[in-house]
Amino acid sequence: MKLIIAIVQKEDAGRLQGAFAKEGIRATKLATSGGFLSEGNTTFLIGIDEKHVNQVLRVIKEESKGREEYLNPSIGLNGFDLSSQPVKVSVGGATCFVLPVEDFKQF
Ligand code: 2BA
Repeated sequence: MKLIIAIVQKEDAGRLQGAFAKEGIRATKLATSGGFLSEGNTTFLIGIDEKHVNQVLRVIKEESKGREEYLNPSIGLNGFDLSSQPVKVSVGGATCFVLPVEDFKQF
């Protein structure tokens, strides 16, 4: 078994959740925020048989879109050298981690 951790933009989360349901993929949805932009995003935890990992990654790829966001310097992130103009940041469609699962139990 594998655990897929998928971080997606919140605008795509509802559609992705629907696609998971349609394909019978069980997932847990968490409200999260990015460490860099501090914008809300969504993290899905998906426990899945190894043979279905590519199917899940395909669904995530199909439903996640890259977007341009603007980082407002007035937010003042410590440690970053920001000009006075908003900084354009490309936020990817999805950031995915695929981890081995040592054990899976449900009681
Ligand atoms: P954020 O941390 O808010 O990052 C949003 C976008 O800002 C990133 O998009 C990237 O384009 C840019 N960015 C992040 N850190 C940066 C830095 N130190 N310098 C310059 N630009 C930076 P993505 O790479 O598509 O990431 C989207 C979201 O996925 C991230 O939101 C974060 O929540 C998560 N993420 C990305 N990589 C991760 C990682 N290695 N570990 C954990 N979470 C990650």
